[in-house]
Amino acid sequence: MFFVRGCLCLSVFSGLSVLVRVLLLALALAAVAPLSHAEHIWDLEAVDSNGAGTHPKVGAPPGADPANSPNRVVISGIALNSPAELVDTSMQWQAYVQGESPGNGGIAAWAGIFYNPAWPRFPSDILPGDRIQIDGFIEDHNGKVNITERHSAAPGMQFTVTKLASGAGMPAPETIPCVAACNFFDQTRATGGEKYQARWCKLSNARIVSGEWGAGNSIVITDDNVATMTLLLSSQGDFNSHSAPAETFSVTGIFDQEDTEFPCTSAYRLWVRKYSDINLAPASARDWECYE
Ligand SMILES: [Ca+2]
Repeated sequence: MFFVRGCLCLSVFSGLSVLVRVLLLALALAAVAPLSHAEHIWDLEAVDSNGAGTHPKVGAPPGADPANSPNRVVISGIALNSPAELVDTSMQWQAYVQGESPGNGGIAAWAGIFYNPAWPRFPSDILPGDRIQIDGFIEDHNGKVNITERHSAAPGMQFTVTKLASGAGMPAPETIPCVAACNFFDQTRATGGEKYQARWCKLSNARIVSGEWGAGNSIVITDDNVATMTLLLSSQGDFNSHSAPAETFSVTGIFDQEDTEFPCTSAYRLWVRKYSDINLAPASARDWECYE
């Protein structure tokens, strides 16, 4: 029976024009293509002169059918944090994901108990360096395009997180040459904070200018006594068990933006997960191009 049906299908297929055959094969291949090919994260983070997202999906309404929403994306990449490293996971879930293809960017996914008491509803075993996939909706939030549930408790709005591989490895940190290279807005994203946003980054020759050292606090750093930027010491980190660095240090963290006032063209910061992401060893050679 199956043999007869197969022969019949082949007979019908061979009777089609070459163009139709190619189209059918392309459709068949697309149906089984891995979702990891879905979105280039860098493209999702494009901004206008006010720092608002310009990707067509950002402004799209969720629509009546969440499964086929024009506001929906699927992204994959490397998790830069465990949710518990950045937020109180009894109330929130947040992970940054950096794309693995050259030139790719990063994106944050956030959800909270505040608009939906069904909690927890996301995996707690995501570790830095895991390869994960997130399927959900996107929206502008204080200067970033984030994956969210659009603050809705509707079941169809929940994003899904899938671990594709454990321990795939953290990306090499992007070297920020100096504070003055990352603390300003450049819509083109060739320079400035938008270039580094939501990516794993390293800054050297830093020292503290002001602010109170401690978990959950923001402190101000400089590297040339002129340019300054914020370090956000994670509320979940072990910073209270250590003293503030008295000398220069290098620091690795997730470059972030949280600008609560429109336009969203400032309020960049490096979000540091834990004290061991700060290196007190003598700094590497200074990039003198930054000080000319
Ligand atoms: Ca931004």
